[in-house]
Amino acid sequence: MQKLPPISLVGVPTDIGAGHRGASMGPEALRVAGIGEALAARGLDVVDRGNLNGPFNPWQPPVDGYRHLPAVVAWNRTVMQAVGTELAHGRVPILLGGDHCLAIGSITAVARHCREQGKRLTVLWLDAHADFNTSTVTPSGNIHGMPVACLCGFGPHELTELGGSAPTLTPDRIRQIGIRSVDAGEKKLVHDVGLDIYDMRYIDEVGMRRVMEEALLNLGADDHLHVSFDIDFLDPAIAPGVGTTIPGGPTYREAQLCMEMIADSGRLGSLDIMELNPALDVRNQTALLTVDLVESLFGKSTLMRD
Ligand code: 6HN
Ligand code: MN
Ligand code: MN
Ligand code: MN
Repeated sequence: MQKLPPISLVGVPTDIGAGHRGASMGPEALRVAGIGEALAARGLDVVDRGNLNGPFNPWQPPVDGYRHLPAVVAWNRTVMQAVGTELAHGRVPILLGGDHCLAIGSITAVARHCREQGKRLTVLWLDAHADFNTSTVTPSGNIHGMPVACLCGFGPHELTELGGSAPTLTPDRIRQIGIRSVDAGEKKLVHDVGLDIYDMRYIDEVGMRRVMEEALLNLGADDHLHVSFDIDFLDPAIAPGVGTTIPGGPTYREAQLCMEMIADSGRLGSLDIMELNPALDVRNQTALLTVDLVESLFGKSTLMRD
């Protein structure tokens, strides 16, 4: 078992990139569900940095295919700064979202850190969606449906070049798991760039164990693993508190196994917890489930046969 470095919780209270209001309350719901205490109880050094600040959500229609682009840029700059600072101090940042557009700033900071340290970055994208829309193919204009495309260099230059030059990532560094809702134009883009997708059909057919073995294959000793966890990855029967529920997601045990196998890899270096929407949750159950899964991600195991 690796000795985990210290952890910093960073709250990002905004729903600026989403199609429903409420993910702005995600950070507090995760705190109320005890995320800090749960990690500290695992013997980890945990500091809660509080919340970042940024523009209010003006709730406007899209302009040229993007909703709230200037505000999305402002929030992502702040996120990139904060995540970069934590990594530079040798800490594992856990971003408490917030909607998934914020992964642009988070992963841009992680990619820069990896370049500086000469480490290879692998991103595990746990989501019902591929988040690979562009302004011309998006059905909504919501930028939380675009972060993976932006990170790969497809998007407005303010976001694709957030860290300097584009692209931040090449598609071969990303593995998507749990995918079951991809828009028509988005599907074409994803195929064109050759994104590595473990969709629900594949999970059904070969099981979560083999999916995770494949997704984590070839991780080197020096690799940095970033997990971007969109809560709508989970089946809505167990996780109703998200804006874009898609039926047919991983069950409780499949999700636990996914987290446990990531923990076993010993490579987790940074984490986004995105899209939790307390306005749509039931008695904070989705936040409590998320904390339960994050404990597994940081090594809590029910394994008796080892
Ligand atoms: N998320 N594909 C849809 C869109 O509007 O682009 C939904 C995106 C959801 C994004 O959950 O992070
Ligand atoms: Mn999603
Ligand atoms: Mn997402
Ligand atoms: Mn590192």
